[in-house]
Amino acid sequence: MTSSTAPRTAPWWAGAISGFLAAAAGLAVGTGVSALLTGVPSPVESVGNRAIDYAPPFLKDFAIEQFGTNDKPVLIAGVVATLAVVAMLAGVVGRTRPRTALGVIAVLGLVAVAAAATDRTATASRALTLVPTLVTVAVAVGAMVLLLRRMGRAVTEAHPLSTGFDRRGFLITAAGLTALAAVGGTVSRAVGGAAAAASRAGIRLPRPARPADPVPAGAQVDVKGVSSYLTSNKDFYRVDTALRVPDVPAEGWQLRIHGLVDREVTLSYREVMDMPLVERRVTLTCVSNEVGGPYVGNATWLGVLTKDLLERAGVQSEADAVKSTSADGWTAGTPIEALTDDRSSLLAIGMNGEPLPLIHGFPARLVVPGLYGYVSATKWLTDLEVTRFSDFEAYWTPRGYSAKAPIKFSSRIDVPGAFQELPRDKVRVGGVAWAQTVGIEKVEVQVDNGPWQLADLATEDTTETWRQWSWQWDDATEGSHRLTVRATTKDGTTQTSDRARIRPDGTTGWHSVQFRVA
Ligand SMILES: Nc1nc2c(c(=O)[nH]1)N[C@H]1C(S)=C(S)[C@@H](COP(=O)(O)O)O[C@H]1N2
Ligand SMILES: [Mo]
Repeated sequence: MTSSTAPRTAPWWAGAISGFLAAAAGLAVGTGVSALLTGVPSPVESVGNRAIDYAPPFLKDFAIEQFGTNDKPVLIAGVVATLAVVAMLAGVVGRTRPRTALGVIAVLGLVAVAAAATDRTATASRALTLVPTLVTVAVAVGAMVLLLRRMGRAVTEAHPLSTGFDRRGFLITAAGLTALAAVGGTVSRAVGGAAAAASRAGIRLPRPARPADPVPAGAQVDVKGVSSYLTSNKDFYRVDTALRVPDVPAEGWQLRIHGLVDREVTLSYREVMDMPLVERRVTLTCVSNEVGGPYVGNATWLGVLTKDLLERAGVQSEADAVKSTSADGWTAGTPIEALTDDRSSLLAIGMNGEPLPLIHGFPARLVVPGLYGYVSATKWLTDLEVTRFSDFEAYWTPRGYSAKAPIKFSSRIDVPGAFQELPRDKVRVGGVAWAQTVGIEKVEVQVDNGPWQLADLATEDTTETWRQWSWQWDDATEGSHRLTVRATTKDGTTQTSDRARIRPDGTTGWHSVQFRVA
């Protein structure tokens, strides 16, 4: 028994605060250091990146379905929350077992160091990449030691001279560490990712040598709520594995074309800009798009035909694939025909009249009509290797996705939205349909279990872009109804009602919407 005046064990909240502050100060300083180094991910990003690489496909599908484009912030929040809880528990335990607390912090640190050592997104040297995590561990352990000292120990037979909880000293130390964390946080916010943004701001794109034909009048149907025929950069969907957008200034950027070629070609951004540029409208589609989903967008792209680039390098006859790699190490595998036949496959540097936005691949990316993004649309592109499918696996292949993935043609109802109420005198509906490189021949709609009826097709732009449709229900009846859509391609194939899941090579099925007529 200790008397009431004897030193006592620090309260649990002091332990929790200690663990939290040690982790926060370590991470903030480590993240600040990473922001000052080019091509070095922060410790949390490295852990997140490795988590993405290891995540089983069902988890990735779940994350995309539940959180959509927010899946990355959710992942980061998950990493941070897990760390905070473990660190706080370590602090609580540390009041009586300081060594255990330090051991837990060290193990967390080791996990971060291992993640940084194997982070494929790092473009700096390995040694440099380890610096932020090592700093994080050093600061976190140091902070924990300081706080544990202030918390003291309970007086026991083994520690008869212990001073116990030094409340005043503890609060002062905690305040100091909070300030340190704030400084680290401020530095990371101020300098992170700035180089590419500055580079992009200074670019004036040349006029295309071959501009795209104007969008035909009538490509946009006149039904309020149907997607804009051209998707603005701000509204264009984003899908990628990058927790931090790769910071690639145009000035240092190079594209290397090598492998089964007659001569290697290396291009700078300037050299690409000085080539005769073409402009094409192409509709991109993600394999993760559910039937009726949002991961499809139509933009005007500016760039160089990959056909011309590959011709410069001279493709050898045994090649059947191009492996493209981004600055963050992500890879895609594309059949060589898709990059050399007559379609508008581009090395793109412009999107809707601007340099590529950072999240859409600045300074350069691939755009390939007719193939899902994960097998073709490499953003932050740095390397094209002409090769054979039998000699490599691209990023998503060992994760349960097909090595080859042409876009499955589809159609979507934009209006009515789910459970929308339409006035009885004006039941106008509409949406989009796409069958890149083939073209949409007809779109049909069905109300409840009624007959299929022909929708009006908007004017076709090209077979590489989506096509809008609309339909008016003249003898609409009040009440709740279901509208279903299906498209037929110029090949004469009609969409199947069979539902296929996202994995391994994209969804099928008809889009249906429940709505009301009032
Ligand atoms: N570097 C890199 N490029 C990438 C990806 C990626 O994860 N990393 N994802 C691809 C996928 S799955 C799609 S659907 C398209 C999406 O392009 P967007 O984000 O510009 O719409 O980018 C492709 N390019
Ligand atoms: Mo995708």
